[in-house]
Amino acid sequence: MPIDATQPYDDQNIFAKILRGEIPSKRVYEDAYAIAFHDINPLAPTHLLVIPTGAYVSWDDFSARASDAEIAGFVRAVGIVARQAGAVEPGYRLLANVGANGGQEVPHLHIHIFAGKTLGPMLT
Ligand code: IU
Repeated sequence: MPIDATQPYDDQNIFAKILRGEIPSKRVYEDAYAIAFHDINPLAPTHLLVIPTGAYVSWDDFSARASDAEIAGFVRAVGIVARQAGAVEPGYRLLANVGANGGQEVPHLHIHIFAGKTLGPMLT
């Protein structure tokens, strides 16, 4: 079910539990600002999710409330994860779904990294 991106942060959401290590994930990266793990339902040969360590519902919430250090740290982490995955050449796609129209299902900001094949046109 797509979420309401303006809802208050729910610390029982599945990615909050993955972040705290209460639910297992195939984690590939972590630092002070972000963790990254394999999506359980990969839509490309490489499909990773990068999430901030802070409690933010969506890109909208994060871009409005996060500190400059959190934003910089998170953006850097996304780049590191993509490079670490060997995705820079021949390239990859970043995606952040926001709210109901964006098709966001998990109410903790996540950036999808898709790589490992030639990706089709953007979804409409
Ligand atoms: P969305 O942007 O909120 O629509 O994407 C949620 C993603 O989280 C989706 O690709 C799921 O396969 C993925 N996911 C996951 O990796 N682990 C989980 O336990 C759950 C969803 I629930």
